[in-house]
Amino acid sequence: MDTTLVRGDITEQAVDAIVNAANSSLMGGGGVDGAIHRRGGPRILEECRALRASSYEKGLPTGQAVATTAGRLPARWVIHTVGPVYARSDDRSHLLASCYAESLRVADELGAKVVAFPAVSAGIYGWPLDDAARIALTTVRGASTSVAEARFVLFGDDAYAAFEKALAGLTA
Ligand code: AR6
Repeated sequence: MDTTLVRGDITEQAVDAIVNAANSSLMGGGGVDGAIHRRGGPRILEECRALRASSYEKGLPTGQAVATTAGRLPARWVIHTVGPVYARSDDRSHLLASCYAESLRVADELGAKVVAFPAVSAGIYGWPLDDAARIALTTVRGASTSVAEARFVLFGDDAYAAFEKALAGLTA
């Protein structure tokens, strides 16, 4: 699998699937979640509502992933995953790793070959960027998947630099 890094806005990616850093409610929010729903239009929220009513009455648990179509976005699907809130006193790394592993598993179910990821949990949920980047890249690189390209779409220079450094650390 190719792991690529780009600087930019994930809502502009013409890929098979983009991953959303959602929350358990699946009802939208700020950050990348807000941008996806704003640009993707109401169809995505309608599908999230249907998922809540059918399979996820209590919400999507942290570390899991589920797909909807992508509305007006240039991608085909949105894979919603719920990252853990960072807590210094409690190691939730396995939940963050699970977001990437589960998103790839859903991508495989969809037959998605190119998948764009944001830095899950590294915004409003407060995960330190360097650590978030290491967990993201290690998990994606170690996954057994038919996805051909995992593209990390980093919003801002700090996020891009953190992923560049983590990727160099893995390939060194
Ligand atoms: N494209 C790519 N990356 C982005 C974009 C974008 N358009 N917008 C923000 N980022 P965050 P979280 C980056 O806060 O920490 C929401 O309210 C951002 O700079 O979106 O998992 C949800 O509903 C950061 O590096 O997600 C949840 O309640 C990364 O994406 C909560 O925030 C993730 O930041 C989830 O928090």
